[in-house]
Amino acid sequence: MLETKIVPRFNADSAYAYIAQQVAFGPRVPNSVAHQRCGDYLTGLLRKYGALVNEQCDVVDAFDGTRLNMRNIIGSFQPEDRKRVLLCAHWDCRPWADNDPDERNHHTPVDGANDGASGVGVLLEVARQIQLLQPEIGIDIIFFDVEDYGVPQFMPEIDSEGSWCLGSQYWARTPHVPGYNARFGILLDMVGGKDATFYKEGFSEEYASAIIDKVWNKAHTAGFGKYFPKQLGGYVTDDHLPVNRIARIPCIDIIPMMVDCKLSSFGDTWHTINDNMQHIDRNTLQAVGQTVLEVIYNEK
Ligand code: AHN
Ligand code: ZN
Repeated sequence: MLETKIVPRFNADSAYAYIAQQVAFGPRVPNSVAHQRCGDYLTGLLRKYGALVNEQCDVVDAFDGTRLNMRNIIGSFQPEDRKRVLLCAHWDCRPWADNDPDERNHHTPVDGANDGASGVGVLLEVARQIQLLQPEIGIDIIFFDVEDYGVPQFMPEIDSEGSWCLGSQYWARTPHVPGYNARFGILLDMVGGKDATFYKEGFSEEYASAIIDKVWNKAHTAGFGKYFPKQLGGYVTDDHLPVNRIARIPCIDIIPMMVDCKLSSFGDTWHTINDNMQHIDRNTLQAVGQTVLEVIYNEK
């Protein structure tokens, strides 16, 4: 017999507030005070919601030799449970708005309301819901650092391969628990833009097609089909790649692919100074957050 599971209702206002609080620290660029303060805020909230928090602090080298103080933040719920699902997002900000139409902004850091803070805000609301009602599986929430320090567009002579996703590369080589495993992972990246469309990302379909189907089916049943077209989109280098290729955990990326945007297929605010709170839409947060809850509360 098919069981009906109780799935909590995702509160998009709560997620929105978590995004606004991150943005209020200022751009969370590695080595900045805002980065340090926001990291403390994130660990504090995960602990408040009952997670066992692990931090991975180390120095990693950027493409240009800059030494970056990396801080991956991992919150584990029911850490003794062997049945686990991994939820992740990056929390750092890009130091350069190098896709801005105005060249004078290319060296300005982004607010990262969507690019970074949105995924983290959704997962903080998931953490709050987990404290109110535990799912039947253990959950690990990972906030990856140093995702967005990839080679800027104004340095086209440098090979950008490998310059992105330094925090997730580090975690995948050295997980917070030796031999760590999970059934699957879900990465959230830029999940707060207005009218976002989350096509099926290419690597996710290659490495984790069953998870793509599970998530897209839940989104449609929950009434969010217009955000989740059941069609293949492009391939994106993102934090799910080290999780799939190095940690060997099937992991999908929920990331927008916008057909009509002029400045970027990720949306017109991507890596511009307009990636701010004004362009965060609660309806998109609701669609993604509720879909994640539908998935994790139906695992047993
Ligand atoms: C590349 O542009 C190669 N990947 C996009 C990954 C990313 C940047 N996600 C957020 N910011
Ligand atoms: Zn970015």
